[in-house]
Amino acid sequence: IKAKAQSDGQSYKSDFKSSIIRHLHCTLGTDENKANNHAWWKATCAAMQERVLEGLRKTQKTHYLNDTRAVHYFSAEFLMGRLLSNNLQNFGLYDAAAEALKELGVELADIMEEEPDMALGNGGLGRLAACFIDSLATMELPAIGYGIHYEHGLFRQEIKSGAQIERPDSWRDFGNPWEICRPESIQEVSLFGYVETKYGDNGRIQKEWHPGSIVKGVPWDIPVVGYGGKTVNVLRLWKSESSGYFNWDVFNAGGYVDAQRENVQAETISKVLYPNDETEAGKELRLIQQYFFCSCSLKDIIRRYKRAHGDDWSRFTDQVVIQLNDTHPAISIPELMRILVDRAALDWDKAWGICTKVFAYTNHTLLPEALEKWPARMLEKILPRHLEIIYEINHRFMAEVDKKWPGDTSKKTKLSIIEEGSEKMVRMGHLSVIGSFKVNGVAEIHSRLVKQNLFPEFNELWPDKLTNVTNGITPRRWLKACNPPLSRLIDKKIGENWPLDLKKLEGLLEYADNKTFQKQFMQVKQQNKQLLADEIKNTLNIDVDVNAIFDVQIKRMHEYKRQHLNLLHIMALYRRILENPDYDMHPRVFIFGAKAAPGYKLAKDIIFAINKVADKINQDPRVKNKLKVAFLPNYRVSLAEKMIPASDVSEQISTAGKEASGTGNMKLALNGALTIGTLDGANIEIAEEVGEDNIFIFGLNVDEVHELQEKGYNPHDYYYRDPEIKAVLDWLETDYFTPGKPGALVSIKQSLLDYGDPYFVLADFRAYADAQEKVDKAYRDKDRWARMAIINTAKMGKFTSDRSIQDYVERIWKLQPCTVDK
Ligand code: 26V
Repeated sequence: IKAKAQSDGQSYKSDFKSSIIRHLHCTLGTDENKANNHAWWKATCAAMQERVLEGLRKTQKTHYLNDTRAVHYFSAEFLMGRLLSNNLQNFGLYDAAAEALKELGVELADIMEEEPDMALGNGGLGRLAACFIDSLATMELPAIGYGIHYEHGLFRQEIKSGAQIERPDSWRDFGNPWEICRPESIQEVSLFGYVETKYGDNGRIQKEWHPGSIVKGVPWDIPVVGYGGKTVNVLRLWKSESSGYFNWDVFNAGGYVDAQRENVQAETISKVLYPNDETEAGKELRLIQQYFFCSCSLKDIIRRYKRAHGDDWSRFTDQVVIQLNDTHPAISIPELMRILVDRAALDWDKAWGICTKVFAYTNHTLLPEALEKWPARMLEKILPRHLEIIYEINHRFMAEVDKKWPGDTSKKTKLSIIEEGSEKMVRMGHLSVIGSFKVNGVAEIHSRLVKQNLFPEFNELWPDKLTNVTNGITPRRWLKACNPPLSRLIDKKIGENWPLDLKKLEGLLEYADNKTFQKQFMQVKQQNKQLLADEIKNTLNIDVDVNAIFDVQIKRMHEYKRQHLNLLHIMALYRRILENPDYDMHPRVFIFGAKAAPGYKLAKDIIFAINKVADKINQDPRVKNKLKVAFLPNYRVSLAEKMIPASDVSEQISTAGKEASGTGNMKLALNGALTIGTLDGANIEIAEEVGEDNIFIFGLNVDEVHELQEKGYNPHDYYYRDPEIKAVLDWLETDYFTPGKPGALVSIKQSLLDYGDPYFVLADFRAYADAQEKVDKAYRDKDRWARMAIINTAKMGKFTSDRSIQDYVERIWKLQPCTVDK
């Protein structure tokens, strides 16, 4: 077998080599002597893509011939990152490609750095979608991801004098080797206009929408390669273009200039990803983006269904399930109703019966400011027919509510899709719950809070609708590909099957106390820390010692995630060192990565403060390298892949009840980092898995936060009672960190004192600082730390996204795998 594998490897390698050269010549028009890394990268992708497309063709044919039921994952965001390494790994061609390139005098690792990230998402929600489509393909499940082909993904972050600057992201400027345009599947989408009420021959009222504008949706497909390389599913992203013919009307009526204006508008729709995370802006263009991709995707699904089943709708719900990734695609519900009632002439009840068997909805946040609401007036203008349909859905639903709670108007007010007030608003969460057959939260505690606090009346009405599916991460990207030395070490101990069956990692438990294994495990960590140290040196010119604790907080910048709690603690340590030069602590490097929404003032102030405190500490000789702070700019998937394998400590310190799940917590623990965290989101389930001895839990839990809120929380109590808190907050007001500019950091203090510290930073500070002392102590006991780290890796089996997908399949989607022959 080994000899066969070797000869296969040899032939892969030589095939691959000639394929790369052919593409260098014929696709890129260059040759081996002239090619730079970028050209090599493109040629390698093109060589890979040949196999990928072959897999895609076979998969699509197999799914078609078997007339498979499929899940359609609707998401405004897919945070894919880079694809070359992933596709090579999943095809099992990584080593062959590396060797082929080596023989050509090229380092695979170097050319992989040429690939821009596909950053078509903000954070957790978008990356979850990317992990899920990886798992779906790996598990040989028929699935399509549907989203938007943004021309500019999430902004590139630069740091200038400590402050965040946003620059456009241009991931496609030099072409994207993975995407394929499918002009044969273009769709048209209507917008604006008015609705005409007509009376059909049968006396039935008919509605006709006369749109004011029509745009084209052009599909671009990205192949999604499953691990093992058998199933290759597709991510279909819609790009908006002007629909030529319609603009001729404008041209005739209004002249050339206006016609051009229409053109620009159509193309604006998919221009840029909204960079807000957890704040609803209510912008017209965003609603248009949402409707645009939902309408295109539904029409695409229906086209495919009709090809197999004609006009017979009776099997639609057997073939199609649509998962709504948050409420961003919720407008799909009235859109499908419109297509069924107005276009296919189904009666309402029949259409509604179909809808409510097709859609399922995932909630990703409880933060009130993130719950989408659209002004009814805006819907009326952009989607007049959809607003009517929403009113009709609501009208019928209110009758159902009245049956359950006769005459109870307060129940109706709470449950209604429409929120009455100075401005009528359409609550997309309510629409999603009413239009879906299942609704899930993303971690046990989050799903409990969705039932108890967010949708309690819905839960009373439909006790089986609300459920939980705990999030997960793909171990292919987040261990096998990003941490090769650890993967090899694991392979040697427990075999190579763990990427498909992550519970197998428990096989490492028997080595947790084995001194040799502990040493190997920590050597790998050390090696990864050296690579990150080099990166820190290159980007920030800061020297860090790999013997220090690498303490990492990587996630979007947000008050509820409490990067400022981390910062206050760093300042406290600094102060302790200044007051006592012999202050006893193991050297530590605090490393941050975070983007702030461009309009989120305090989040940007926190970035600024971290950088200013970092400058001061890193240059202060009195600190004697006990403390370093590094803020790595432009946090993104490919940077996460470098930071996570090098982390010792994972900061998961959100206010209890605020972080729905978190997924970075899982990635870090999988790579042997120990969590310091609150009892929030998936931290709770991580703690259950690893055991309380192998995690540093601190702070108020959900009930305690609630109690404190009820009895009245006064942050000043903590400020006056705890001299260290007082000292660090007062320090922010001086010009110590911003020489000549006193008060430059004062907004943080103000938010914590004058504005009531809405996320209980001061209430948790002391518990956090104490937990950090325990971290320090634990790290000094090398054997103990190694043991804890190994146990963390070993116990992460639950958090593979394969398990999440299996949960979705069993509880919601009812899908069957479909084997594709290689
Ligand atoms: C909201 C909005 C509002 C309008 C502008 C664009 C935009 C983009 C995203 C969002 C909501 C983001 C919600 C989100 O990302 N939630 C995160 O989901 C993760 C996956 O379930 C979960 O692990 C995180 O805890 C949760 O914060």
